[in-house]
Amino acid sequence: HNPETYSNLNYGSSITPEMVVSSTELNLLIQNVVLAHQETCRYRQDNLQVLRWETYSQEEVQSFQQKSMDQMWERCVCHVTEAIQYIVEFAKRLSGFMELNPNDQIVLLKAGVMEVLLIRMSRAFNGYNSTVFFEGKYAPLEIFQSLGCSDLIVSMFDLCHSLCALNLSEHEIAFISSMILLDPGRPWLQDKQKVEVLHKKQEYAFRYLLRTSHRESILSKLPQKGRLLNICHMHMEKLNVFRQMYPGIACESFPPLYKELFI
Ligand code: CLR
Repeated sequence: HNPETYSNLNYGSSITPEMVVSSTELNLLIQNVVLAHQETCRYRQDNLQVLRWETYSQEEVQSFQQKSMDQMWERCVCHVTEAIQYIVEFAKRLSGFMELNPNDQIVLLKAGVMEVLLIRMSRAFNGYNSTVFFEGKYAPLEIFQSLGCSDLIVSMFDLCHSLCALNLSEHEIAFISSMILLDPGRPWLQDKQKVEVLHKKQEYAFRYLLRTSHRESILSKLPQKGRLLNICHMHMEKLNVFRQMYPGIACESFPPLYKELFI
């Protein structure tokens, strides 16, 4: 699974001749993915942009740092879950997703939702001062100190930095997200081929989009699969550490969706 990038989109061979997609179908696909993203992204890009320089004061940062670990976890997990709800809604709106068997829908969501959260996080990230939108203002990574997982947070911020450097458009973010979700390489899929067909169509549409906007160069610069996977593993690991520290109590209060996906 290693240093493959989402740019292995590049391998021309992946488009089989019998899969020639008409330009009408291409445009419908682009419309579908872009609309699905727009309708489910919670914060609009222009709103996030306006608030970019509204950062927490030193005192506010400190008051977050003084919160207890379990309190801060509960709070963050709550926000993360809300964001994930929107991503699930995004998946459901992708054409073909709801026609997959329910098992495969869950497999794809479990594996992909956190990766998409990372991509979406880059929209809410200010690369100039390394802050992320959190509870109404932009927060530096120190704000998350009491979670006790600074290595995870640092990796998330680093990834956002690399993503911000690419200046991704909303269309591009929409496609990167949809291709992450419809990844036929996920283990435990029952009907891998069905996902493969969906993925190839998406890939085709994405490349068409990039060609028309002269943005094909971003393909080789997208983060490697391994880098996203690594952060997802870290998240699971930290969650386990936290569960061991607070057996029972703390995790029970996590939202059901979060537990269903990660516990
Ligand atoms: C991601 C993009 C979504 C909106 C959104 C909501 C919650 C945010 C999340 C974004 C980015 C990451 C975030 C999270 C709340 C807590 C979490 C700031 C902006 C930080 C990194 C703490 C991680 C805690 C885990 C260990 C659970 O559209």
